[in-house]
Amino acid sequence: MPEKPNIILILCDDLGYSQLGCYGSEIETPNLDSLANYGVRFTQFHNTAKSFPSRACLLTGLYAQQCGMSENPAAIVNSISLGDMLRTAGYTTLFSGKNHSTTPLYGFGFDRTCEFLGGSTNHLNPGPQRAGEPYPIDKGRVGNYSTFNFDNVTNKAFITPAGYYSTNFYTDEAIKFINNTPTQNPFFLYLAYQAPHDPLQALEQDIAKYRGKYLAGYTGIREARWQNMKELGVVDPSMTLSAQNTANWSSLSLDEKVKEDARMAVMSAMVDCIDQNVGKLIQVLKQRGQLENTLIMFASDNGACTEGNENNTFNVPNIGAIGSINYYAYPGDSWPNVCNTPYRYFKNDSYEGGICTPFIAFWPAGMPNKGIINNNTYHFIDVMPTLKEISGGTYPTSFRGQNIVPMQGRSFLPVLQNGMDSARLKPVFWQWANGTAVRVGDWKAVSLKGTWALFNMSLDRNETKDLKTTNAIKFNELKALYDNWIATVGNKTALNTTSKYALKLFPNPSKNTIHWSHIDDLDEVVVTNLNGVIVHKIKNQITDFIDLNNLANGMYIISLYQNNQQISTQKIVKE
Ligand SMILES: [Ca+2]
Repeated sequence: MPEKPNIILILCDDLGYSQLGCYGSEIETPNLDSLANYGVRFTQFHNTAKSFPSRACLLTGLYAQQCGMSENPAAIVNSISLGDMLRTAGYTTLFSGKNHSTTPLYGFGFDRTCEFLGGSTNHLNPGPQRAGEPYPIDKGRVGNYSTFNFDNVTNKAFITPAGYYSTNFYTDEAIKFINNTPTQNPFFLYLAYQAPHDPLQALEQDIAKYRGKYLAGYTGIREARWQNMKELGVVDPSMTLSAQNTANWSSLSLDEKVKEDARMAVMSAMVDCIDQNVGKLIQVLKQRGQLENTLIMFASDNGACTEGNENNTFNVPNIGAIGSINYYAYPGDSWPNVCNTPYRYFKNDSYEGGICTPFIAFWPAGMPNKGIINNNTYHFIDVMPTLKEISGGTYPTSFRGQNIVPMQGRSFLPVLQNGMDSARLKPVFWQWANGTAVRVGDWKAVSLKGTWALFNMSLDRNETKDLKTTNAIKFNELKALYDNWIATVGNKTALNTTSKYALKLFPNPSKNTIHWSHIDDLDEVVVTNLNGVIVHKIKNQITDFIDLNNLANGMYIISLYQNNQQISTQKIVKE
């Protein structure tokens, strides 16, 4: 093995399986394609279907249920980070991008950080309004601005210059960190973009490359991707494409078609910009003479996303054009199915559309085989053992006064070194929101909102032929493994067969309203005061907000119910 490589781990946000050129997309990603052509593409690499659990899992090598990150963005516990481990091997450790926990990475194994702690924010301006520009729209900020940390300095109001764009900014900060690292020191950079997560916003010159391209409609783009994927070998060509799950393009009005085209053009521009920034990183490595002995990995934290309602009330009215600083656009209900081609379902689900990520690994000095494709099952828990094996770092049993849970994954270094690997013996598990799943060999048992199915993934990667009844023995075997695992990791609420959500509240103090997500799955919303008295109740005709104007100031508890079971609860304060 060559001397310790530099390591760059690039994570993007809500990017579906077919969103890169080297995975079949029409989006121009020449830099990522070149990494894939000289490296390895994995076709069954998995995340957790949601941002913060995926990020925790990737960072720690543990399931999110084992490190305090399976319910809400919280403190990461009973774990060390990739940064902690790589420090023991002499690495300088750098982080730039979206963290999405309450644990700043500056105190969690990283020497230099530029970190956005939240889940999403305006890509063009996460801080105060700039002179001559509209107020930046957002859903999360409540009269405040998104919090950024630069090393140990917290910026509540992050002042950004005109022309700011999240993807460019995170990369530029990362490049400064790299250039301040002596070339004889191996470095680890974790670069975590917030693109292409909503709000869909991009730079005009990037949007212009794609505007009009998506008037071809959902079917045309999806089937073109499917053909490309078969030619590239990133899907099994013997499988059939799953049923399309989009609106009927021909039933849309011209105005709706133009809006849908804009939505997808902006999302593609966001992905294109990520690729341009990967190109900037490659240039930096070339200038330092380090491209050959740098391991670059690329992944997404979950599949494409159908969440969001543009009629919600944001901090300012949703006006302007899709893609601009004052319009909060979501991917909508149809394009995510195209982005997840050929798989079914979405972010928050344990079907492959939610959990299967494109995953590229590139390391010229360490990989004798170029352009290979690996079809075995991997998961974010596998990155920690892989980097430990490559770096010679140590993984402790206790650290920072806490017991550290043992690593859960297995190294994929054999794929890099030999182009092949052995069968995976241990089961892999998922549990988040709508979904739960367990995978053993070719078999996957998966539930969606409590309804289980069984699939043979070697014959049916699209999860279209449910074998739960015809092979009840196999199903029961897998289900028992899952039940045992979830009981072991101690996530009690997940034992319910109903779905469970982390309640996301989007308060609008100017109007005294509070919005929430997942409206389709709720049948009752109850607001009680601290004495348990119900002060507000919504049943049957569920709205996606409550109006607090008629309530006295004070603390309330808001609870969401599904099938008569409380699935989420949170305290709110009316001031
Ligand atoms: Ca995400």
